[in-house]
Amino acid sequence: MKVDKKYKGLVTKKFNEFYLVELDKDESSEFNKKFLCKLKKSINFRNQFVFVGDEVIVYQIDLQSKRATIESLVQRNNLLERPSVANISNIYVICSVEEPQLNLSQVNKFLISAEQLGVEVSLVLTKCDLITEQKRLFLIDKFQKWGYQATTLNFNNPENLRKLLIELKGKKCSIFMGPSGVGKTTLLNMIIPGLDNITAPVSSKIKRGKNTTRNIELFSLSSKSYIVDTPGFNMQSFKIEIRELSNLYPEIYKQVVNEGIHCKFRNCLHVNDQGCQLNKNFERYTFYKEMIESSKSHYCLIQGD
Ligand SMILES: Nc1nc2c(ncn2[C@@H]2O[C@H](COP(=O)(O)OP(=O)(O)O)[C@@H](O)[C@H]2O)c(=O)[nH]1
Ligand SMILES: [Mg+2]
Ligand SMILES: [Zn+2]
Repeated sequence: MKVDKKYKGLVTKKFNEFYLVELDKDESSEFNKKFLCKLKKSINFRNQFVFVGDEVIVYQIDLQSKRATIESLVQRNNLLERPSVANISNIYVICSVEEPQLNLSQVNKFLISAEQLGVEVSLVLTKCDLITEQKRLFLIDKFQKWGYQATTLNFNNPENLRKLLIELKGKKCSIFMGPSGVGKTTLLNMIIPGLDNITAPVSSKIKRGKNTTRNIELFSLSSKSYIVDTPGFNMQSFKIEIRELSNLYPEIYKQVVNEGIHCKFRNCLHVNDQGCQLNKNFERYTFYKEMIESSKSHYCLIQGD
């Protein structure tokens, strides 16, 4: 039985030339929501590919076989490159406080890499069962000064996890990012019961976990809320325009936006510039300055792991 109508849907999984599309719940409440789709043959998506997270218009809907065809792509808000996921609303940078040990330079790189997408960025610290309460409070205070309200998780205390889950259910599409071995898969398994992805014990020799997660898939947390399950990609090296860098540090852009500081020159890099008004008394300023000073021409290169 074919339905002679078009519907909007969300690509929740992609494999070879197939796309799993979940139809918009408001529009299509009368039938089962997931359809296996292919792209319309004649369509030229202006050389754009369709990715997990993309909104699409489907037609030729067959209720029996649960098949349909993707007719067109709805304009996307953003596209993350690695992993390729469209329309992310929130990035959660996940780092462990121990095993592997917290590395501030690495946390900094993950945060600015996340900030590049221009969405809301949050920080989660895992394995807080391995540190003292005093150390945990110290870290919360440190990252508060970096501009982030860190969520701290503890294996033995589900309270903060419960709060995080409520928060995630209010976000459109969240993704976890962070080094391997920090507990991203463990967290997803706790958030999505029945998911049961394989977690990898941290190798005792190198104190780093192995990547064991495989496909990219969106999981529904509530009617309009999703979370991305990804293979824990390592961070790639990336380039940032030096003029962009100050927009990726809350300590800097808040001074500009909230406090309205005015440096003498509009394109001030806030390093040795004449008439610079930036208050440089914050912990990450050294990271910022190093990036600017080590940059060749107009770009700074951030080395991956
Ligand atoms: N002590 C402790 N270990 C954890 C916690 N969360 C995860 N782990 C362990 O860390 C290891 C790596 O976890 P995994 O989820 O595979 O990390 P991923 O690489 O980020 O996906 C596993 O052995 C987990 O059991 C935690 O809160 N406390
Ligand atoms: Mg994993
Ligand atoms: Zn300045």
